[in-house]
Amino acid sequence: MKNCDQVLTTNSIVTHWIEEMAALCLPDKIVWIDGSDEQRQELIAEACRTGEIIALNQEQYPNSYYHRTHPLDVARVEDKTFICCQRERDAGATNNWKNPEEAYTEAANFFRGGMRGRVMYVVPFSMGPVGSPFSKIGIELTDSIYVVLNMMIMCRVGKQVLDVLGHSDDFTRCLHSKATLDPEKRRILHFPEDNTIWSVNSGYGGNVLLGKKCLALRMASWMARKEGWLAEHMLILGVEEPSGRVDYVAAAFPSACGKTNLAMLIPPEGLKSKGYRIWTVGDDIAWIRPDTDGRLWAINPEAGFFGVAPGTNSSSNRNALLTVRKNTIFTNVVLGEDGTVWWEDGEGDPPANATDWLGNPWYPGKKDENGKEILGAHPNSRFTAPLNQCPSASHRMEHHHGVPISAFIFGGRRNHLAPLVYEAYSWNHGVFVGASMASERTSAQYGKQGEVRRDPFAMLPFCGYNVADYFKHWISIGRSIKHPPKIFHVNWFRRDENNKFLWPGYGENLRVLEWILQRARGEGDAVETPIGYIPGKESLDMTGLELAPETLDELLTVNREDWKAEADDIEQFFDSLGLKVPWELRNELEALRNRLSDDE
Ligand code: OXD
Ligand code: MN
Repeated sequence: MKNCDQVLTTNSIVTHWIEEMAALCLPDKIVWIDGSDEQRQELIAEACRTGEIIALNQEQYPNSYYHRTHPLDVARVEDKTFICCQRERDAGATNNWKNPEEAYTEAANFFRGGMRGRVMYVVPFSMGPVGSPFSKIGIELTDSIYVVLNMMIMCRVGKQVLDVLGHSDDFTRCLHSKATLDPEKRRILHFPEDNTIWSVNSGYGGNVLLGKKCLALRMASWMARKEGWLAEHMLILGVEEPSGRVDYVAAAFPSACGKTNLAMLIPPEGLKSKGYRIWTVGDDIAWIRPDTDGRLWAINPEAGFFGVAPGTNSSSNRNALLTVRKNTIFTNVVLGEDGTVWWEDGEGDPPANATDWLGNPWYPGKKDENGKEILGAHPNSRFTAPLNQCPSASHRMEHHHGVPISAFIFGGRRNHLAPLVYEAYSWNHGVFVGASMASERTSAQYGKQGEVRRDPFAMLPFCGYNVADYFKHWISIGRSIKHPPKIFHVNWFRRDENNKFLWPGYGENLRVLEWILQRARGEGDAVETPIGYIPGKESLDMTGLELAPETLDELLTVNREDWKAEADDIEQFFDSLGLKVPWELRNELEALRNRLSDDE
C-alpha cells in the first residue's frame, strides 16, 4: 500500500477497497488505527498541535478535550441523508432516495482529491462486543482525528477487529471526508445493497461517526430485516429489585424526551431505601435477536455515550455528570480560560473569561445586536464519554448475548392526550402503538407549538428501508417467538390546564417502570380502557412521593373524544405511508375506534 507504514491485515478485499478509496481522495498518507493507547496519545498531540482539539484542565478533566465544529455543521442533516438502493419503493415514503449509480457519481466528485495534504485514517471497528454473534464489523476511512478519537470511545476499535474479520468480506465500507465542509455538497449516503456508507462535507458527530446512526440503525435495520432480528433506536436498562432480581427493558423515544436521563436513572429515596437499583446497558441503540429460549435478547452495539450536554445537571442526570469527568470529548460547549467546560442548564456558574461554542468571548446574559440572548453552548452541543465510566454501567455490557428483554416501552411528548402509562392488549396492538408514536412540538422547537409529529418507533430518520415493511417485520418477529415482551407506552410530559407538568419525572419514573415489570411478569393491578390497560388504583408504588390523588387521576385519564381525533390523525399518517401498511395495523386502528365508541 502506497504512503502507508504499516498495514494491519492481509485481507485483500479490505486492502483493495482502501487503495481504491485512496485513489479517489488522494491523501498524503494512510495510517491504520491499531487501538493502542500509545497511538491515541500521538493523535491527541497532533490534533492539539493543529487546534483541531484543545486540551482541557487535566487536573479537573483528565485526558479530556474540547472541539468546535464549523458553525454551519452542528446537527444531523436529514435533507442531505439518502438511502441509495435500486428500487425507490424499498426506501419507502419516509426516506430520501437516490439511485446508487447517480449517488456514487455525484459524491465521488465531492470526495475527489479532498484528502490532499491530509492523512487518511483507517479505523476498524466492531459494533457490539468483538467476536459476538450479535456484532457487526465496519471500517471507517476518515480524514479527521476528531472522528478517530470519537470512534475510539463510541465503538470497539483496533487490530483485534481485523483479526476477527479475517479474510471475510462481511464488513461495512465507511468512507468519510470533511472535504471542504460545503453544506451544499454535504451528503450522507447509505448503500445497503453494497454494505457501504459515504459521508462527505460534514464534521458533526451524527453525520460522521458512521458506526452510530448510519451503520447501527439505517444499515443495520436493513440487515436485521433480512436476517430476522431488530435494530432499534432504543435505550436498554436493567431494574434490580430488592430481591436482587434484574429485569431489562428497551425503550424508544423521539429526540428530546430524556432518553439518556432515563437510561441512567437514579432511584428516588423512597425506592432506593427499599433496595432498587438501575443498570445502564445503553442510551441510544439496541440490537435485538430472538433466541432459542423463545425470548428476545438485546445488546447495545455502542461502547460510549454521545449525549446532549445542555440540560444535563445533577438533578436531571447526576450519573452523566459523573461519567464525563475524564476521558471525554466535549463539542460546542462553553470553554473557560481555565480549561473547564460549561453549558446552559448545567451545573454551577459559567467559568470566567469564557468563549462560546463559536469561539467568541462570552458571559451569561450576553445579547446580540437585536437584544436577543446569546447561548454559550450550542443547544445540540455534546459529550462523548465511555459507557463503562457511568456509575450505573451494567456489568453485562460485554456479554456476547446481551440481556433478555421483558418489556418494550414507547413514549413521546404529549401535552394532554396520552396517560402516564398504558399497556398494549397484544403484540400487534403494541406494534400499532409503536407505529403511531408521536411528540408535540414545544415552543423551543421547529414549527408550530402543539403540532403533532409522528415518529414511528422513534425511527423516522433512522429506518433504512420502507417503514411499512418495517412494521410488517415487527409483526412477524412477534409471531415467531414464544415469549414476546409486553409492550407499553409512557408519557412523562402531560400538562395541567395551567401548562404545568403533572408528573415530576426523572428518578420518579422508576415507579412506572416497576409497574411495567410487574405486568410483564403477569402480576400487578390493571384497569381496562379503550386504549389499553392502565395501573389500577394504588398499584403504583408512591412511597416517598407527595402527589395529590387527583393529580394521579388526571395523569391516567383517557379522554375518548381526544382519542377519536387521534385515531383520525393516525389513519391519515398510515395513508401517507402508501399501500404497504400491514392490514394488522389497520385492524388495530379499527379495534381502537370500536373500543372508543363502546359503552358510551
Ligand atoms: C441522537 C438523536 O443524537 O437521536 O441520538 O438525534
Ligand atoms: Mn438517538
